[in-house]
Amino acid sequence: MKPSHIEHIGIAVRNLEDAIRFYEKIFDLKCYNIEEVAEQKVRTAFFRVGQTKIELLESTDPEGPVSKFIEKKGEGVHHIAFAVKKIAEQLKHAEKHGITLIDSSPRKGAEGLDIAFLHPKSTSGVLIEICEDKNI
Ligand code: CMX
Repeated sequence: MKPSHIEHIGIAVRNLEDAIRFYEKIFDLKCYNIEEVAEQKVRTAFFRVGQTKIELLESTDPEGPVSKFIEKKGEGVHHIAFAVKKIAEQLKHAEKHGITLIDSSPRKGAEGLDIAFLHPKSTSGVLIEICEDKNI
């Protein structure tokens, strides 16, 4: 699969409002969207940086993936999302090459994008998300 660009970088934070203030004050970026993704047990905040975005992630549930991540590793970079075309085909391609999929088929993520995650155990320790690139 060949990504067109990094769609976003996900950063796990304990407090969304504090982290938003940091990016707005220090980098003069504007948070353009705050959205709860109930299925993922997170509240997200987005900033545009060129063609890429920063996605801040605050857990809404102690059993959610972001809560467990922060408990284990602390706040920090949580995942990298690549924009790809034909996401369902890309998942099949990854699986054929022995990559463990978290999502065997695409599902809806923040901002209405079709997304899927690859397991960090198969990707040198980085949680990778692929997103359908609607601009191609
Ligand atoms: N990056 C790298 N490694 C990670 C990780 C991450 N973000 N999250 C978990 N891991 C590692 C853990 O450190 C652990 O490694 P060890 O076995 O060496 O200790 C291993 O993966 C298993 O972690 P765990 O805490 O036991 O958690 P689970 O197995 O229950 O879940 C994972 C791990 C990746 C499958 C789960 O977090 C997941 O499904 N993530 C995808 C969904 C997600 O993160 N959603 C939030 C964002 C939503 C959005 O952007 O909209």
